[in-house]
Amino acid sequence: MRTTLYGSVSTASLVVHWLLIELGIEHELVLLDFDKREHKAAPYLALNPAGVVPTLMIDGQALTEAAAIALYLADRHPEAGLLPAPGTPARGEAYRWMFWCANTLQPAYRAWFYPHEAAGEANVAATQAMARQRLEAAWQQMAAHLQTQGPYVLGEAPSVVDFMLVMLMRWSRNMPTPTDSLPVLKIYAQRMKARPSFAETYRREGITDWL
Ligand SMILES: N[C@@H](CCC(=O)N[C@@H](CS)C(=O)NCC(=O)O)C(=O)O
Repeated sequence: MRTTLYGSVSTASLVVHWLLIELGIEHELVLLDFDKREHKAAPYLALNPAGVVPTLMIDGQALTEAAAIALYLADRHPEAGLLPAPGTPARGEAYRWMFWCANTLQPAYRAWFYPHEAAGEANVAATQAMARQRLEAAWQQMAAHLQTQGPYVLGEAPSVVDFMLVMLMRWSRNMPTPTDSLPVLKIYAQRMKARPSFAETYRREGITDWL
């Protein structure tokens, strides 16, 4: 059965695209045009009622939520070793940090990039100030974690968490304090960016920044 990723260039679909390439999963990439609001049109809303990307069609199932899809792909490919065994303390750490990405970083980025959503146009500046403060505090926390527990989030070996986290680091590249301004994070990202799958994802999406 065909695997199809619905995404948009340089968005939350990037982690799924990157993992599909990393894991060698044959797939079709359908890029939705946000300017034409293809992600808010009925055919796509039938797959993803929130009208956001990504959505992964896999074995006839429409899966949404980037972090959940990433975990599921790692589960389906245990040979890649991107998740520790279920029930182990290391697996608990993997869940901890994936949920931290989804619950702490992603909502703060959402507030930064869509600042009118939280409290209307009149409060855009305050919303962005709050988002920035939350993101900077979170990245400080991650830098301290990597400093003592690294080189990867789960320790010695890369995991699916690192793919998610590096995508989220990338989103800060045009913010007042990009994650690259923290040396430990910059070195960490460079290690993940050296993977051939990263270059291939960039090539297929036509992305050239944050190299
Ligand atoms: N919680 C969702 C969030 C996805 C999300 O917000 N995607 C953004 C792009 S990064 C989007 O589709 N934005 C278009 C819109 O909200 O209209 C996930 O992790 O998949």
